[in-house]
Amino acid sequence: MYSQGLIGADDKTAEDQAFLDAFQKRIDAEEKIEPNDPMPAAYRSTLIRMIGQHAHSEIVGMLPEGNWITRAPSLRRKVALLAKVQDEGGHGLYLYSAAETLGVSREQMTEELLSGKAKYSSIFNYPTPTWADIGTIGWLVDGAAIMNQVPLCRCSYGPYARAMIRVCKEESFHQRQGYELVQNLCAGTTEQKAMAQDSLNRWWWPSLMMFGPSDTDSQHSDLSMKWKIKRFTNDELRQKFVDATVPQAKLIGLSMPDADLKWNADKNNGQGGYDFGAIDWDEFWRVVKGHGMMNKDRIKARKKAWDDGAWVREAAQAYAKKQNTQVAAA
Ligand code: FAQ
Repeated sequence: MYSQGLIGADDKTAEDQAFLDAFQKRIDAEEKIEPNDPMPAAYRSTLIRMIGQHAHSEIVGMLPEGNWITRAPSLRRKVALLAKVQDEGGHGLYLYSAAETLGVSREQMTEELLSGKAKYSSIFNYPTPTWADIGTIGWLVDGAAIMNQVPLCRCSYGPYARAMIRVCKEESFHQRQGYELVQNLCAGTTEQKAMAQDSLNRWWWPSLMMFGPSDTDSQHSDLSMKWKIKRFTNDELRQKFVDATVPQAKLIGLSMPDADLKWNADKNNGQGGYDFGAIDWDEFWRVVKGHGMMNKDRIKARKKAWDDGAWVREAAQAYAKKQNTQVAAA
């Protein structure tokens, strides 16, 4: 959208030590890297991968909640849910635009998603069978997203960092509306509270998996931390999320589905934190590799939307071409 002319701008042969050192110096000085700046090819490709995956996650993430728009139990809840799902669509669009500043096209990113080459967050491959899931997604999934994305507001790549500021403000609102929904269910009938507990039981572990593999298995973290794309490791952010969320569950009378969860006063340099049980990494990788409960449905829905929208894209391009011809003629 902004900078298609930049495609292929990096010349790997010119990436000598002096170039890499000068780039690192800018990063260490907390300068923002902007689209036209020289950057190592691996910095560019890391960002394209990460921002592209993030954009796909926002768009695919509309599907589990969108499932409940027509069945929201009140007008107030329906309005909030409609607005939230629409916000997620907006986040996807800012993020596709941010990735486009690195010289990749939205068509290319979408094709990579549909072919299975590009990933999206594992969390959106779980189903939403009950209304409580809508609250739990806001509370836990948006809560985890904020924990991960607030540090991305300080990402070294300018367009991504700036996009994250508005995204985080909106995600923060989503988290509150989700928590309020779950809180109301917990203050309701026995059945409503049981529905909230059941939903927490199903979403807790997948929410912890959102932060990615443990630091020992994270291939990209070292370089992303060095280049200040990521500011915290996957395990650091996961721990912060657990420490923030456990008291929220306690406050509304829900229990975490983890028998090994316990307060450890020595954790976090003596500030205290929760020890928690082992994550099922086999489940994580199964879902990431396309074998989760909803992977096939999600991609099918995205493919249908992409195919159904082809005529809109063609019409927009034809209109732009016509306008350009008219401007040139004038
Ligand atoms: N799911 O080396 P690392 C949201 C992959 S937005 C699937 O640790 P990295 C808003 C990873 O890509 C949620 N795949 O990777 C919302 C890599 O594979 P690759 C999305 C995952 O990049 C709320 C491999 O594993 N947020 O929720 C996952 O350093 C409610 C090795 O991993 C973002 O995208 C996963 N969970 O760290 C919308 C934030 N984790 O590419 C609707 C930006 C890892 O080599 C409703 N992204 N993998 O084939 C990030 O912060 C990072 O990319 C991480 C992964 C932390 C996700």
